[in-house]
This record gives sequence, C-alpha cells and structure tokens, in this order.
Amino acid sequence: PIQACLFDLDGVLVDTAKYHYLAWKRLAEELGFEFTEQDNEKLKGVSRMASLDILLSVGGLQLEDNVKQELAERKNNWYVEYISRMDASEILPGALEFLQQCRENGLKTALGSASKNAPIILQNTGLTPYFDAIIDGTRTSSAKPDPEVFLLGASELGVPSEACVVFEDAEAGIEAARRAGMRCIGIGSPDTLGEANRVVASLGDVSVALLQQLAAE
Ligand code: B16
Ligand code: MG
Repeated sequence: PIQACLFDLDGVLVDTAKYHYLAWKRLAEELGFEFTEQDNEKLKGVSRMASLDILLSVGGLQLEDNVKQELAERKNNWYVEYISRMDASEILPGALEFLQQCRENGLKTALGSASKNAPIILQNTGLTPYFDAIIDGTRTSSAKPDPEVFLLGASELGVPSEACVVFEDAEAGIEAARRAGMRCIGIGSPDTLGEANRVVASLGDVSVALLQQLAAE
C-alpha cells in the first residue's frame, strides 16, 4: 500500500507561477525585450539559473556569469517581495483538504520543490505543519528531471520508493518521479502530463482510495 505522498509546490499546492512570471517579465523589460506568458511556461519546475538562461535566450542575449548572478538576484528580490504578501487564500483548490486527509489516514507527507523560497511560501500560507519533511532547492544538487529531490524526501520519511506517490504539474517533475521508481499523479492537462500514472485537474479530484487503487496496479 501507499505510505507517503510527495508534493511539488508551485502549480500543485499554490500558484506561485504568476509571481515568478511578474518578476521575470519585469527583468526582461529592463533588459529591453518582451517575455510572454507562453514563454513563461518553459520555466515551470526549472531552477532559477536555468530559468534565467531560457529568458536570456528569448531575448537573444549572452552575458557573463557575474552579470547573470546579479540579474538572478534582482529577479529573486522582486519575487520575494510578491510572495511575502501571500496568505492561505492562495492555496489551490482541494490542496488543504487532501493534506488533512493524508494526516487522518496516517500517510506521511513531504514537499519536493525546486524552489529555494519554498519555506517562506509554506509559512505564509500556513502549510508548514502539514509536512513531515521539507526538501527545497537549497537541499539538492541536481534539478528535476533528476530524481534526487524525491529520493531524499522518501529517505527522510523512511518510506521505500514503491510506497510513494508524487504530485506534479511539470513534465520534468513527472520524469523525476518515474526515475525515482515512484507512482505519479499529474495535476493539469493530459496533453503535457501524459507520462503520469493519472492526470487530474486539481488535488480536489484525489482521494486516499485513489492512491490505494494506484498501488494495486
Ligand atoms: P526559486 P516547484 C519551481 O518550483 C518553479 O516551478 C520554477 O518556476 C522556479 O524557477 C523554481 O521553483 C525555482 O524557484 O527561484 O524560488 O528558487 O514547481 O519545483 O515547486
Ligand atoms: Mg511545479
């Protein structure tokens, strides 16, 4: 049976993609080019520096490493300003209820996020107490699709991979879950998340019964 649930943050528990977008767009404007919402799709689940590289390629710019560090820091300062104003009203539909269900059914929970800012977001939305382990971007050396973040989460929970289910909204995250030997539920559209074991629109469509059904397959 399934013993643990591992959650991605952005796009699964909260919609911070809109704040990442505002900050990246502001940076692109300063650099003199446009960065669209469609361009922003490519940044989902991707680390901060890899996101900057994608943004710069959209603008056709090649910059020195020290300049890139400075730009990433500037973007992050704006982003932190936006997320510092978040509260529980920004938790995505069904997320809190499902985390409570996990608790009531004795399932362990871990966060597996690429974001170095994950702890502030959990704190501001009141989600911190729902997690037995928190793995964020400061604790891993390889980004998704590398399975490191989920393997570390499972090992901190003391649960084997085959008894874990990962919840992800990004293709790279689903690949990471599969490479970790875990079952995976995609949150979003089957068009992009086809590699997941199941795809649902939100955590509101997930139940503990569904998890145990997955485990039997
Ligand atoms: P930061 P997730 C990811 O979060 C975001 O989807 C991605 O857009 C962002 O670049 C990345 O975190 C790093 O975030 O700049 O705050 O360290 O989906 O893995 O929860
Ligand atoms: Mg995500």
